[in-house]
Amino acid sequence: MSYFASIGRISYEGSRSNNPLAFQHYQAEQVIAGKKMEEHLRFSMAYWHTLTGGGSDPFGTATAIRPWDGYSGMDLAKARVEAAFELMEKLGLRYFCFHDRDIAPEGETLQETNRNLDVIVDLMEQHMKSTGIKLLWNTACLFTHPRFVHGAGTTSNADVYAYSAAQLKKSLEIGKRLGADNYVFWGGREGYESLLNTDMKLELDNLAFLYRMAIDYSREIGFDAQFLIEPKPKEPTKHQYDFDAATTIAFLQRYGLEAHFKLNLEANHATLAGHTFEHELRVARLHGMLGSLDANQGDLLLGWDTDEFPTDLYATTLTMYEVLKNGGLGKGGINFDAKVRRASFEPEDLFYAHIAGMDAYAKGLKVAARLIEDRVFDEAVDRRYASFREGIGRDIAEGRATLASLEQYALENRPISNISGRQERLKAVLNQYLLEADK
Ligand code: XLS
Ligand code: NI
Ligand code: NI
Repeated sequence: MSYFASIGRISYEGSRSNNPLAFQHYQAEQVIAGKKMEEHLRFSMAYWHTLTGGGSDPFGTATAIRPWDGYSGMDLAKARVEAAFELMEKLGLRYFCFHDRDIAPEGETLQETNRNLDVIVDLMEQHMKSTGIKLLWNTACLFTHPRFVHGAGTTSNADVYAYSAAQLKKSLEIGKRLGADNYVFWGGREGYESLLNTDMKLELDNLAFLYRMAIDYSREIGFDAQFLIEPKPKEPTKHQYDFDAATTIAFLQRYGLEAHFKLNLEANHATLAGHTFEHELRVARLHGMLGSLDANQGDLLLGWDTDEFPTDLYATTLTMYEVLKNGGLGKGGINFDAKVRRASFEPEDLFYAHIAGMDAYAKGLKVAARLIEDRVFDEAVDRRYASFREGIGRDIAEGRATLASLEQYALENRPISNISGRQERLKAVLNQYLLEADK
């Protein structure tokens, strides 16, 4: 049975192709900076947006037309698995990600829910074996069901905390079973609405303890995935505890958990926090904690997580610049945590959207590699900080200076001359690299 019978395998046709069902830039086998494109990019499909999402918004119901619409219950869950693997194979996506509740419906009891999961995980395992497609990461959905109204790891209700722990335990077992490369914690409702009724200290302590128990249990069952925390500043709660990369790193350090985690950074979460995506990557990279990416983009005119497919070439280029400077993403990858717009409701739109995103990242990778090879920004940075490589600057950089030695230097009153930052020139050079014919 085929769910997308009218669509064949998407192949690379180059930037002059007018075929909407072809890649213009993504060529899996092409070697860039010593590595195949597919190894740099490790593209992944997000199950929740592509298989489960229907396009509903606060003002309207679902609009999406999907080839699996006729099914319900466990039959629907099974049909989605088959459709997912067909779509990934056709697009050349070698990884996927899911929440436990995306893949199988909740039953009346936790036992029944877990049995539903086991059936679907069996089916997924078969498809993974026959296609070679791998699980980039899985996670537990600890935010949709009404029981999580006050949070999960940061709930005010110990029974909910226990339920969350049980759900997390099962998810770690699924990750182990399917050989997930990473395991993600996104704090869906781990935040607060009002300090008037919130014990922030207890909530943070409990959240850290949940992470601690997850580390211990993973060790016990031999699950060696990289743990990732995905920061987000707001939505659904007013203030999410894992606000951004810097806040999350400080939290992990405060609780002595930093050796066990890296970050899964999402573009739209960065902009919601008032940062660029590349800022978040740079902060994580400096701390050795750049783990994986949720690729999407927000709409800067809208203040919420719109999760659009990424098409902004400046952003993909500067993102891939950070990734290359990091020496790659290791076990991480580029997961399209992105959804087609509500009005893009036809099944083909799922293909157009992924092609657009994959091409935008492929082009970004190619441009970033050339910027690095030509040392364009490296040279600008070297020039700008040259004063710290000799004389008094070197004393500062190497920690030999004291306030007294610096005062003595300043009292000598030599003329201070600054040099231009040349920002506009650098942006023009970036444009030049982006616009240059495909190399
Ligand atoms: C929501 C998050 C979520 C995580 C996985 O904003 O992006 O989808 O990626 O729980
Ligand atoms: Ni995400
Ligand atoms: Ni998001």
